[in-house]
Amino acid sequence: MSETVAVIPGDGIGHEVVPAALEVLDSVADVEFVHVEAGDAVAERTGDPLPAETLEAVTDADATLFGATGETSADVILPLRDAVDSFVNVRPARTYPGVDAVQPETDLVILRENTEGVYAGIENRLSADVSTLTRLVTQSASRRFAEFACEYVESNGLDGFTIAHKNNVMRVTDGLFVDTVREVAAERGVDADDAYMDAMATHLAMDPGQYDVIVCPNLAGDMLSDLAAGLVGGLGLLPSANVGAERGIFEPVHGCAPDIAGEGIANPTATILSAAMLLEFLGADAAARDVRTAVESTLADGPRTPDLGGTATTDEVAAAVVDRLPE
Ligand code: GGG
Repeated sequence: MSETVAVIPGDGIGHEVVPAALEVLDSVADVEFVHVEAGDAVAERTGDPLPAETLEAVTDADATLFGATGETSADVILPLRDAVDSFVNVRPARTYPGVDAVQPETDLVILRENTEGVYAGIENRLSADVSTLTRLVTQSASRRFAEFACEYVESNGLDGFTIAHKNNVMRVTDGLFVDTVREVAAERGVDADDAYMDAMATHLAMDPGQYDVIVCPNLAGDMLSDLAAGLVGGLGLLPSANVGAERGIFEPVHGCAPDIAGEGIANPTATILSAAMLLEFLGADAAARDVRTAVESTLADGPRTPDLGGTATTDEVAAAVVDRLPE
């Protein structure tokens, strides 16, 4: 394998967890890294949070490893996802032996529509008093997303998925989303259950074992995945993949955590697991498996960062994962 991977640490702890994940990636795969910048710090320096050379590196690369953004999220991660046409964000949440979890039976995947909804960026300040936000839902994007969800369920040997929505309030937009996803599921013979997203938040907190795959609009996916992170031990454990037809951007679900940035104690697990998803996307399934096994072993009896009750640094956790990779 000699693919090109664009690397964007972003801001805050992105500068700690991304180098940690690169150490692991470098140990299992022969990839060429192209290091570029985006986010608050580069915006402060140059006035542009997403320089043209970064965008070019991402669209030229086979895949991108991304860290985290802060204030400039809307100007960085949304256009980056758009640049690689990543129409779905895959966010798995599961528990690990040895890690305290609020809900130990959690083992689910959130598939988040990644291009529309309230994250489409259509906001206006109409007057000193009035601001508006347009929620965009199209049948074409919902259909493409639903086809991915059906393929995901089929290729993982699952029966179906649960659609999270609020079509009793957002009748037109979530009405179109739910009707389209249901239509595609029926065409494909995939079971499609559904639940109001607010009620689902309660079901998730109390009985997450009832869900395997949750299919949802953009904002709901962002919020429900943070909730799922809380069930399994925290945001330091949740990876994600922004998947497009040809390219992908792989990033931890967490943000730039300014409260601990610079201390070297951020949990690199989510970013290392995102790197495993990147490897899988590039077809390096065995390397991805090795990384996951090494992460699980480290979580079971290796060093831990303070968010998991330990005293280890980011680099110590990364080194332990590298040590547990096969020779
Ligand atoms: N690595 C994820 C990250 O930077 N999160 C910050 C954030 O605001 N994300 C919004 C999103 O995932 O749509």
